[in-house]
Amino acid sequence: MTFKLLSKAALALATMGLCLSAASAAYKSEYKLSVVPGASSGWGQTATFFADCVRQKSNGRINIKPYFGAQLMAGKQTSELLLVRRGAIDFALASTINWSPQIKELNLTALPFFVANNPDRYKAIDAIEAGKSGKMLEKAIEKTGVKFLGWSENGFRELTTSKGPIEKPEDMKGMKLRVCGTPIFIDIFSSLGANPQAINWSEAVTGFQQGIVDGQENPTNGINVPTKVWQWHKYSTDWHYMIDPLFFTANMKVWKEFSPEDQKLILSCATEAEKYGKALSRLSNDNGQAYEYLKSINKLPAITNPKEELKKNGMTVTEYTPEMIKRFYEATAGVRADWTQKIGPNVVKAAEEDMQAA
Ligand code: X2X
Repeated sequence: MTFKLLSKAALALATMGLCLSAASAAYKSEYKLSVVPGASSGWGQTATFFADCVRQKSNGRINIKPYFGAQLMAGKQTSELLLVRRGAIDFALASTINWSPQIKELNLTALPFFVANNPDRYKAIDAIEAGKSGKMLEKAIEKTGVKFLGWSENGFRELTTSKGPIEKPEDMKGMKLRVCGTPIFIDIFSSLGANPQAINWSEAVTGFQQGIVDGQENPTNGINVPTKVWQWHKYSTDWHYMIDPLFFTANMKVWKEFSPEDQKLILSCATEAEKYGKALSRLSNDNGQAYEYLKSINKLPAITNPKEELKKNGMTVTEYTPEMIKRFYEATAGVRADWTQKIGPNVVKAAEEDMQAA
């Protein structure tokens, strides 16, 4: 009797063991997470936060490894979507900017002076992401066959230049500015009289060192301070002309191979990483909430006022007034009209309603 019971128990244990090993055998030993800029960028730190969260919550069963510097696509940042779709990349913390050449709707937040033209620009972007227009963007992403996991933020993009200051569109005349290879950027900077140059981020920094361009645009907290942009540029134009939301995404086949519990676990880490990533992007640009949040989770970065850091390093920061914005707003009216048609007037209208309701 005892023997029978024992052997039954042994059989049950053996079966459980088999099941467990079958389940874990289905998981890869490493999942590749693609990130365009470097590890020290806000974007890079958010990717690391997410990967650490998943590893900790799964007790090491799910190992996501961030690959920085666009290395999974040999620097070609606008190829990321294609590689996630094919499964060469398992996860990406992607930017709307790098996927918008293929997904037209993602140009929404790059419409010049659209989101920031609201009294509270962070409230406006949160309203879009949580609202009808956000759902339209998620749907457009998933229509390409990849899984959308949640938002994060690179930030509002500010212009840094070696010549300046830039107070009106005429000050940008003929200026050679590095932009990424996404068509709406060429249109925006051409409409302002500048001379935009499409260069991948992986090559941009060498370009700045060699002085092949007069400037570039990226968020202060997330990119300009971590790359120490003052080495090349003396002026920062704080015009918040567009925002660069990030989003977590996964190859659909990879996603479906996770158990429902593990899918929940990964989604919960995306939610935590969104809070963290947005706080890094908003630190010292909001009413102090970002600071309090980062402090509460014990993750305050060494530099808590990135804009001051630019000034400390000799940069002139031009904070835009509503009158200055108005001139740029008018100069880019044609770009907004043209791109509203390309994005879809229904998406733009939904975003306007989302922002108004906030
Ligand atoms: O290329 C850029 O400027 C960057 C790093 O911000 C993006 O990938 C959109």
